[in-house]
Amino acid sequence: MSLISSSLLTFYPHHTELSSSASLLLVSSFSGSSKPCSSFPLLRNSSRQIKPLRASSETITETSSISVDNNESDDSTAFQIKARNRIGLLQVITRVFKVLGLKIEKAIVEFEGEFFVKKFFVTDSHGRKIVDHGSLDKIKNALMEAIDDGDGVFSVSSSVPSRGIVVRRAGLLMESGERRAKAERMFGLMDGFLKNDPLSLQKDILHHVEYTVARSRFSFDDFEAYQALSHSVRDRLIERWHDTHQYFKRKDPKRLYFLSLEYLMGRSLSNSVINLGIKDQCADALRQLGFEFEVLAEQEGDAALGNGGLARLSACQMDSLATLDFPAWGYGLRYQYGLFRQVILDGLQHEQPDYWLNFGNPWEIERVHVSYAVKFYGTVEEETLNGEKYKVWVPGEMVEAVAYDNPIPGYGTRNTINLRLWAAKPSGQYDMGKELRLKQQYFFVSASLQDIIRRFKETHNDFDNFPDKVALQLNDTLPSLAIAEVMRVLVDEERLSWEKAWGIVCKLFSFTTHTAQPEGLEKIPVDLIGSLLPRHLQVIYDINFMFMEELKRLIGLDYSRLSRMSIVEEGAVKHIRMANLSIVCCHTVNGVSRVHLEILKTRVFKDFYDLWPQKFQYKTNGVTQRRWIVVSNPSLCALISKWLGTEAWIRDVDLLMGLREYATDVNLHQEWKMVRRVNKMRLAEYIEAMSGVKISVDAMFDVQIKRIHEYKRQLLNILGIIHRYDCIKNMEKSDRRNVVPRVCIVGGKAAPGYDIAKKIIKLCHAVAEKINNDPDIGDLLKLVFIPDYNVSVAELVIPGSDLSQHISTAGHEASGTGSMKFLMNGCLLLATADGSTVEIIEEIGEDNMFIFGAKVHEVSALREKGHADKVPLQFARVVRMVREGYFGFKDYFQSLCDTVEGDGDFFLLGDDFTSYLEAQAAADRAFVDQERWTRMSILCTAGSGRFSSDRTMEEYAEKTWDIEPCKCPI
Ligand code: NBG
Repeated sequence: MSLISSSLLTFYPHHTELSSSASLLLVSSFSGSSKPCSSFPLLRNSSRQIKPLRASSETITETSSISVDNNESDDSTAFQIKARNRIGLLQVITRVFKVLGLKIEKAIVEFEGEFFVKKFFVTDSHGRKIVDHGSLDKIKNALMEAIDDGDGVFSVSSSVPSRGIVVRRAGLLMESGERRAKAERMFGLMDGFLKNDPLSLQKDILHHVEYTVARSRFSFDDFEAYQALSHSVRDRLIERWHDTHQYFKRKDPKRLYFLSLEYLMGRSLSNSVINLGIKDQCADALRQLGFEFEVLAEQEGDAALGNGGLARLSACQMDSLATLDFPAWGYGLRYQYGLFRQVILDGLQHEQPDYWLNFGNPWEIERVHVSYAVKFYGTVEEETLNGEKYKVWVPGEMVEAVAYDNPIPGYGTRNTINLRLWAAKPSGQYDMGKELRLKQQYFFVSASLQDIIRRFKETHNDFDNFPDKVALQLNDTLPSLAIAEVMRVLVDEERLSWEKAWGIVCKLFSFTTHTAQPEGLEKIPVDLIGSLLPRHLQVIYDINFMFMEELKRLIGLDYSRLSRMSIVEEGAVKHIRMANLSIVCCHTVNGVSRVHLEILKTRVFKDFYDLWPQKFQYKTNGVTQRRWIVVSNPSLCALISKWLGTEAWIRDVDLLMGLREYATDVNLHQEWKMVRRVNKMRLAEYIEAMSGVKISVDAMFDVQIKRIHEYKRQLLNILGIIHRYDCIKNMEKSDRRNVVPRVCIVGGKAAPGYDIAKKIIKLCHAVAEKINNDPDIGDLLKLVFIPDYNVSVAELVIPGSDLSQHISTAGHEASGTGSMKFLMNGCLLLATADGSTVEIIEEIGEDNMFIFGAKVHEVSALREKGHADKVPLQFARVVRMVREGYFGFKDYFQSLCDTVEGDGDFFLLGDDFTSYLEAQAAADRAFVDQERWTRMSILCTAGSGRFSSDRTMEEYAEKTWDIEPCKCPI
């Protein structure tokens, strides 16, 4: 794996053990069951329009009930509990049974809207039914106390479950009489949507201040106001999310399940209110209460459940899937700690844990009743049933996965989809955070597939239909154990023949790779899989055997090629090649840009491409304009809408092209420059507050923010800055007047074990120290490192940038998505023709960008030639300045210099240095002519439509997943 993706996420130190409830059969009907109570919320929705609004709350308790039945099961007592749902209720109930020394043999939990109907089959400590009336009463009383959350009255029915309102089946609602009247009363109590006028919002906010945050409405601070506002927004998200899922359930379209181990969601508040269309109302409501929306939005921490490009792309794609009304679900992991926080001390990166959940997370809903046991270790045994032999995995350990749901609202639609993240249920036996990446992967895969298969089986009983109803997308190879898991479940548990299961699996999965380097491909030691997942290893071996036999038939006994293509890599330590497994089993393999696909076809997966060319496609990445313009650059958003005369571009981004017509309009220029200047001022204030460095907004803000990696060549940038500094120092004073002032801004995290990347950060600080304190230089050049780069920092920096750098060695960046965000915001690009930049050039035109450096097809020849003899003098000079200690830390920087000198210069910094400086000089010249610069800036935004994740998702839907929009009616 590359250093970036292998930087083991410090996430996830969950304490878990196989608790007694791990063996429970927990059934949720929230998301699409045809099980009993399906008509419950539908009725509520349809009656919403006509019924009067909310009644008082005291009758609500009439809906709770406990009943006991000893006839339902031969060997256990059934307790049926119906109550209003609340977080942790299920845990409370199971705890009561446990404390009373009772054992839950089975539990069926159904959930609709705000109500639970739970049936627990319980035995006493001797494993027998509970028949004694006194004991039964005691249990009921204890349950009653635990469940009663303060509403006051609580009705307990006698031993037949007909008392209380026990609505479990659609048919029951059709019955006349008392039961129906009560059901209708419940619907009547909540038959309208929450209102979004400022007064209603204010009431809701204060309600949450008092009852959720538990503060007095006369005394709460910004953070508490943020919490109360978020809960008010969440209530509105939940309404739409219920309706969306009910609608999906009713329509039963083919669904996409997006399986990704990483999501960089950033903050949710602003994005949610914008997508819900209630930002202005919220701002008005808050103003009257004495709060500023922007200030409250700043209270939120980032949800950083991932590393870099892949993870942020997943978040953008979720936004597009919701907005485009696709019936999609995201699955991921709810890591206990997010990506480390980067703290810089003396220019050195230190990693601190990101306790992102410490202050609560209002954007998630804990689904205690959606939980699955995940198995690990153990042995595989053989069983014979009806003369047929079956493999049975006898696990050595089980961990319980609990769902946390995160509603993802679409923009301009009612559709709100779900991102379901799994957490290990805590209990003190061991720490999932210290567990292997493989264990995390399987935990994720197993829980997600149990959930997906359970949902499918609620409405279908034939797996032949599975690929017609389900598309499984693997976001890189990290979730690719899902392939072996589906085979295992279909063959061992569902008892399908291997051939039939294989036929299904081949139609289910698609896979996207996010790396351009063969070294970046994931491999897992066979011994490790064999120990943690013994049955999966057998399945993988069987798949490989089958594949190898077929391959021999197709290509003959070309052993070298056979061994390259094998899923199993032989050697001192045997490995499973997860990419090979994915290619063999997926119907489609996607690259993330056109150049990336070329690299896959000709280098990384050449053998496979030659065999199955039809499997290989590309879908150029995109980013969501909702987050990257509407949320992060509201003034540009307003300006665009004003000039286009519509806000429709927020959903239909190609409309941005309409700006081309005004690219030379002096009035637009005026307004465009004003917006950009205000954004630069905002960024300058942030930089001063964070680093103490004062910067001039007249200078060109030149930005490189992304993960620190040698191939991304932050070092090239810093060496270029040293060169600029050196030139200014050696210039006649009178000539300095002609220098275009620059503020160079660098930000990004280095993987904790990536030494060279950390040295690059240190060098950036050392150079900044020298330049920023040199009185000769003044405002002509400043260098600032922005620490702890994350989504929120990007939202601030990108709108305030004039120039941004995307300067990877050609052939190394699979796509790159940062460039697209800058482009949308009218920031010019200084870039190599790598990844998606090649397609950006086609849209924007090379004249409106600063392109330099070797092209993809030139790189290998340059490497072969070697470079020792032809390094440009300017390059040798700046490297020497570092080597000789001009910026201090002489010894520390030697190994860094070695990476770019002599034959060490794998990433071709020396080769590209001259053209890099030329591109920088061209940028200076363009900046001096502000009219030209502004025209280029407008054309960048105008041409950015193709790089929206809306387009990417539409392409995937049509060409890979075969899914259609399923729009929930308003
Ligand atoms: C990154 C690539 C980028 C690409 C994103 C999204 C990972 C592992 N890979 O070039 O380096 O833009 O994925 O596809 O984050």
